[in-house]
Parts: sequence; structure tokens; C-alpha cells
Amino acid sequence: MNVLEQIQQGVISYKPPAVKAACELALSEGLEPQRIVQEGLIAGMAVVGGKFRRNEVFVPEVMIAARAMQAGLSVVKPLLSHSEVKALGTVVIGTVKGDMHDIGKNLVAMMLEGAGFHVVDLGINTAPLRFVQAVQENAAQVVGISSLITNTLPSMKETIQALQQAGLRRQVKIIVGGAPVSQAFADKLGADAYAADAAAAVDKVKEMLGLAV
Ligand code: B12
Repeated sequence: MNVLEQIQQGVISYKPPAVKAACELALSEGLEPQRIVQEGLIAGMAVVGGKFRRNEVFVPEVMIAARAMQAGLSVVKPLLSHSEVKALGTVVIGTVKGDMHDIGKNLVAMMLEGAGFHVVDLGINTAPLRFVQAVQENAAQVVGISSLITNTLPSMKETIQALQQAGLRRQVKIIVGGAPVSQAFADKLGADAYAADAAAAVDKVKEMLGLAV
């Protein structure tokens, strides 16, 4: 098993220390940080994501896998930010007001970071004006809004309206997601994109910014 496979395997078998050690080994072997993230961590997480979709594993496993990915990222991230590769863009992401779910949103944030974006994570229960403020403060190009409960879907609409009212709508692309969200709902809201999972979110964000997917 090569070192990238070891990283993948560590994520797939939920072993944060093993992932961390394999990432350190990969760096010492001279592998590029971007490759470690893409072909090691994200590739492993994609396998776990697939199992989750097929109901072969459940939320606790996804959380430990995400922790394993974080353990690896903690080793690689300082080098990613210092590498000459400029961030692909800035994404402000948060879970809407009234909603405390953040596992999926965190995965999206992590994958975006892994893909080379600067991510400003506003956390859970995020008021519409907080999104507005964060876009202004960070000159973000993309806003990601997560909602997991049907009852908080109206908050998504309010967030988009707040961005419109602040005159920011033309300057940012908006992507929405979360279990009760669909492409049809995203269209109705006037969002620019919808993605069903974290891997698709990365592709959609790149697509919206005209970057190669
Ligand atoms: C874990 C969980 C919790 C945990 C949350 C822990 C945490 N830190 O997030 C706890 C126990 C706290 C919780 C609380 C509640 N929960 Co809950 N919870 C879940 C559960 C089991 C899993 C959600 C999850 O994390 N899935 C795993 C992640 C990886 O998937 P995901 O969130 O869908 O994210 C993926 C995609 O949706 C997408 N995505 C997500 N966000 C974004 C954002 C963007 C921009 C993009 C592009 C994509 C994207 O990419 C992600 C990664 O692939 C779901 C059931 C389910 N199967 O979904 C119920 C569920 C969401 N909860 C539900 C409810 C009702 C509640 C409570 C109201 C319960 C209560 N009565 O107290 C409270 C909510 C309190 C609040 N105000 O928020 C309902 C919602 C029903 C509905 N449709 O309205 C669900 C569906 C369970 C059910 N069947 O009834 N919950």
C-alpha cells in the first residue's frame, strides 16, 4: 500500500492517529500537500460518503471519518496556506438561523478547504445579517447556506434576501444544501447552485467561479 492509500485507508477505517501519521510520512516523502489532500484525504472521505449514501455506515462513522480527515488536514494545512498556490477564492458558509445541525456543513467546509478555497465558517444558527457582514468583511465570492430542518428553510430565503438588500447579490454566488433542500427549491429561492453532497459542492463552487472542475 502506498502512502496515499494508507491515508485513504485510515479515513475509511476511522483512525485519526493513523491518518495523521500517514500524512506526516507523505510529506516526508516529498508529496505535494494538494495531492495528499485530494488523493488521500478527500478520496478516503468520498468512499465514506458513498457508504453513507448507501446506508452502509451512519452518522457516528461519518463524524469519526471527518475527524480523521481533520487530523490529516492539521498536518497538511499549514503547508497548503503557505504554498505558492493562491486560494481559489473565499467561501462564507454557515447553517441558517434556527438550525443547529453542522455535520454536513462542516464536511462541505472541509472539502472546500481541501480543494484550495479559503473558507470562513460562521457555524450554526447564523442570522442573515451575519452572512452579509462576513461577505463584506472577507470580500467573499461565494456564500454556502446549509439547512437540515424543513422549518428553517424560510431562513435560507431570508438570508438570500438580506444579501440582496445589502446590494451584494451580484458580487456573490450562492450555493445551498442540506437534506431537505433540492435543486427545485434552490431554483425557487433564486440561489445560483445546489449540491447534494460535499464532493458535488466543490464541483459546483468551482463551476460557478469558472474554474476547472
Ligand atoms: C445528527 C442529527 C442531529 C444532531 C446534530 C448534531 C450536529 N452537530 O449537527 C442533533 C442530535 C443535535 C439533532 C438535533 C435535532 N434534529 Co436532527 N438530525 C440528525 C441526523 C440524524 C443526521 C444529520 C447529519 O448530520 N447527517 C450527516 C451529514 C453528512 O449529512 P447532511 O447533513 O445531509 O449533509 C450533506 C448534504 O446535505 C450536503 N450539505 C449539507 N449542508 C450543505 C451546505 C451546502 C452549501 C451544500 C452545497 C451542501 C450541503 O452535503 C453534506 C455532506 O455530504 C438527521 C437525519 C438524517 N438522516 O439526515 C436528523 C434530522 C435532520 N434532525 C431532525 C430534527 C427534527 C431535529 C431536532 C428538531 C430534534 C428535536 N426535536 O429536538 C433537533 C434540531 C435542533 C435545531 N434547532 O437545530 C429532522 C429534521 C426533519 C425535517 N425535515 O425537518 C431529521 C431529518 C431527523 C428526522 N427524520 O426527523 N439532530
